[in-house]
Amino acid sequence: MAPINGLNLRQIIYTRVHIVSIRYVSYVNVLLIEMKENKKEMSLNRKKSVVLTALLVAFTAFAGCLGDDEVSCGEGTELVDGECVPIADDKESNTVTFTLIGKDMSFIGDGEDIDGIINPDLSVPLGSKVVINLVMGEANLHDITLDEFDVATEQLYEEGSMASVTFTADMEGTFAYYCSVPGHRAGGMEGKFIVGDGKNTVDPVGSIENIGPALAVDTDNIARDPMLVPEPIERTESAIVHIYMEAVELTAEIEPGTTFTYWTYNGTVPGPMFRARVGDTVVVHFSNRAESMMTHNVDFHAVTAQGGGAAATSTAPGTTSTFSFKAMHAGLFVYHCATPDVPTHISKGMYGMILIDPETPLPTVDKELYLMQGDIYTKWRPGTVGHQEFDDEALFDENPTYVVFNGKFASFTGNNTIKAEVGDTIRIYFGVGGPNTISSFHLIGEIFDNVYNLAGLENPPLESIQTVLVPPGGAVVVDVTFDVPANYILVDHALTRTFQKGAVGIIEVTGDENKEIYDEDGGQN
Ligand SMILES: [Cu+2]
Repeated sequence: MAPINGLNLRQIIYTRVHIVSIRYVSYVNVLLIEMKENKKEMSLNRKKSVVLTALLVAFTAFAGCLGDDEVSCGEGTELVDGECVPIADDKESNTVTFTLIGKDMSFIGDGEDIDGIINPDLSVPLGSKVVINLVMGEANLHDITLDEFDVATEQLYEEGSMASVTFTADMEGTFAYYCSVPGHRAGGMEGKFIVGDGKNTVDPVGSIENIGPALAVDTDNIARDPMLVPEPIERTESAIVHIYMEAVELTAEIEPGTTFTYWTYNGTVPGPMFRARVGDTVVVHFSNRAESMMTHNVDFHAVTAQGGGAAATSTAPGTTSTFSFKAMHAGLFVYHCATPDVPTHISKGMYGMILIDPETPLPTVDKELYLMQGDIYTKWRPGTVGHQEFDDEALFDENPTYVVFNGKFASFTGNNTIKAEVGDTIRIYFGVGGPNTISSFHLIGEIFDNVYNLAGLENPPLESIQTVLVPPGGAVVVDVTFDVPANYILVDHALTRTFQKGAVGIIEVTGDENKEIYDEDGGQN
């Protein structure tokens, strides 16, 4: 299903009017069906029938008032797309209607046998005509999709809005109904649709189909420039530091020719690196673009409070929130979105870091870099040209197709290679957004001189380290001085991720050779 790029006001208003019309048309249909049933027992129920007729006339007239033209359908007919058509013969005999309320990452049954049941089994006889209504119990994005019957409602946003699928249950078996919004099926929006005895006569549809064409991109480069590190703080007094964040959903290339829909802070992966000093008060200004489909928020690992600020920043599209916190501890801290389904929001790019400098800052270096690793779950493997769709099953299995630095396959190679010179000391602020994979962070061809393990900046660094483990939601600060020219390769030393899934970047170091340190000819000359 193609992603929706934005609901504007006109669409929302149209949807509302349309739903109101559908509701009243539905009431009329119900009354017409009751009328037909009553007709068989007319002699016994003449009074009831008269009352129903009166009601029917009243509702029909009211429904007609909603449109430009007044439409009043006669007995035995119903209003479909503005026209009166005969009611199908099978309508009262084998139509099964269910209503589900989409709320809190589940479908809640509404009415009759399924009332109040979360993700209820929907059972129907073989051959039934099935109507499943989705009513939004919250402002979020939901739909109902049944792959095997090739039906899906539109994706709804407004609380109280409604959409339906209608189809014939023409094959026996047990199938899934689910919400196709990324992350929602994994988050719990799934139930069983059972036809007949529930034994499958054909295999349920698999999840692999052909990839669709690449989409137009909203940005040339999703990867945050690793050189964009805020300047070291020189002041020795505490201060109030304002930081500005915006949730931006956008499409970009994950690798050449292959697009992906990212959710980001400020339009890049990772979001901006922020910097403050221990003892500072940080004021967070968080906004969510009006075009966004999702609510977003931010959980700062640097915050000492409920959810790291997640509740305070839960922000619907087109709105802004703010909170402040005191930076109690020095360190390099991850921030990330904490809106359900949280792993989906993180995987799609919603993470970044804030550096809280200690009172006595780390020694100065020649260059500082900002890198974050993330794992992304798509339906197709890297190298597949087209638009990659998010894969909830792969996320559930924690089996990423891409593992990347700064959001993109092989980010810092080719034209985006990072440059340095012999003699430079580089400090790398490295974190893992995840959501799931641990990084075995390693620089091929070098040894980390100093490692501030787990980004604990109040502790002396470890020295002379080859590979450092960085957990999801964790970070490290490493210093490395380059002694000889080479292309040094940033990797996750779980190397399938480097060679197959994109976790690779190059630091190209130029300058004078030093044969004492490295002699390619083995000291023969
Ligand atoms: Cu989010």
